[in-house]
Order: sequence, then structure tokens, then C-alpha cells
Amino acid sequence: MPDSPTKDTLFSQPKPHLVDFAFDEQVARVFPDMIRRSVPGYDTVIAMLGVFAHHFVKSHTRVYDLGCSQGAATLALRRHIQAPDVKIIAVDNAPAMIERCQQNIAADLSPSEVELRCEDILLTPIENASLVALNFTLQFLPPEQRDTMIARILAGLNPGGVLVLSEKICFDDGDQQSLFTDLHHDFKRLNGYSDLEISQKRQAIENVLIPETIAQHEQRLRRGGFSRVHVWFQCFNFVSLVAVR
Ligand code: GEK
Repeated sequence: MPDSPTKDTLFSQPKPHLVDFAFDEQVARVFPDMIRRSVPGYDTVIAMLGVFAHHFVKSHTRVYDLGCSQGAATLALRRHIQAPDVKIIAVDNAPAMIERCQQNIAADLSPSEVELRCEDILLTPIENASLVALNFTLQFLPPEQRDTMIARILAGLNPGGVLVLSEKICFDDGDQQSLFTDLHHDFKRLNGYSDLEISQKRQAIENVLIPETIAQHEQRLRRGGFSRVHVWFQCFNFVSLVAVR
């Protein structure tokens, strides 16, 4: 049977010249399949965003989904916001992602208003926020811009507001790094990716996605001024942290 047009086969053929990974039309077309088959725990993290929304989102505030892609996190948040007069601001700088996000939001009937913005998240004004989601997006910002991003989020969060930060991570301990990398690649293999796909994707993304350790994330969040910082989820080399202002 031929592959479905939305199955991720982008790296299945040998590529003589690998270019850096970009969130273009080709990637956007297969993105929902790609992220589920590539990020262990992705569906759990998305589902639990609904629990964070239920717990933290207050009436008359804003919720931000920074690096929203096609709106999976936005929709999980929106479906569990019970407070009235909440506006969700979903931001991505890839037009091909925002276009699909727009269609997905339009097909959802939850009451909270959603504003979509196609821009760099470093430029998004953040204010009166009760929840900010940075779901696998900070990892794509140049490391020297990450402190600024976190400081902007903290400044825009109301007291008691929360940042949910999900990231691919690396480890100081070489044995742990190689074991968790192997387990991640096994996860991808079991999801149908070939060794060629795994190695070509790895090369294409290595200059674009720069992971940090859990300690680096925790230190940045504490240094920024968050009062409580906890890891609430980890699956191999992927984590999600909750940071309360
Ligand atoms: C999800 N959160 O499904 N400004 C705006 N968007 C950016 C920037 C930037 N500077 N850098 C990267 N992006 C989503 C998954 S994907 C994760 C997030 C992944 C966007 C980029 O265009 C892409 O859509 C998203 O961040 C990262 O819950 O592909 O591993």
C-alpha cells in the first residue's frame, strides 16, 4: 500500500546534500505524524496541558501558546478552560504551520477566543498571563536568546501564573546520554523510521535544535525569578517542567 500523503517520509531517501531542518510546507504537511512518531511522551504532555489549564487559568486573563505549530497544545488548553473571558494567543513564525493551525482552531467549538500570530515569539507582547506554554519550542531559539525569552514570559505572567516548558534535553553523564539516545532511536525505529531516516533527520536538525540539561533549564527559570520549578514529566531525553511565578 502506498504511504499516506501525510505520513512523514521526508528523510526516507538518501540525500546527497543535507540542508538544515526548517518548518516549511513539506514539514508542515507531515508534522502531526512526525512529532508523534519522534517525541516520546508527546501525546501525554499535550493531554496534561488540559489539566494545567483547568488548574491555573483564571478569568479575564490571557493564555499563550508560543511555537504553536498546528495548534495541538492550544486545543488541549482551550478545551479545558472553564474560566470566562480568557483569550488564547497562539504564535508561530512558520506560515505553513499557522495556516493549518487556523483550520484546526476553526473546526473546534470551545468558547475561549483564539488570536493567531505569525511572528517570532521573541517579539510577542506578553501581558496579563495566567498560563504560558512553550511546548518543545525554546530548544529552537539560539541559546543566547533563551534568558531573554524566559524573562519576557516572567514579566508577563500574573503572580501565581504558570509556565509549562517542554524540551528535548541532553545529559552531563556520557553513559546516560548514550543510553537515552539509543532508547529514543529505538522508539523511532519501533514507530517505523528506518536507520537512514533516523540518521539523516539527526544531521539535519543538529544545528537547529540545541538541547540543554535539566539543570540548565532549572537554573535559568530560578535565576529569572520563578518561585517554584518542578520537573513534572520525563520520557527518555524529553522533559516537561512547570514553573510558577
Ligand atoms: C505542539 N508546540 O504541537 N518564533 C516562533 N515560532 C518558532 C520559533 C520562533 N523563534 N522557532 C521555532 N518556532 C507544538 C510543537 S514544534 C516542535 C512545537 C518540534 C516554531 C516552529 O515553526 C515550530 O512550529 C515550533 O516552533 C516547534 O505542541 O517540531 O519538535
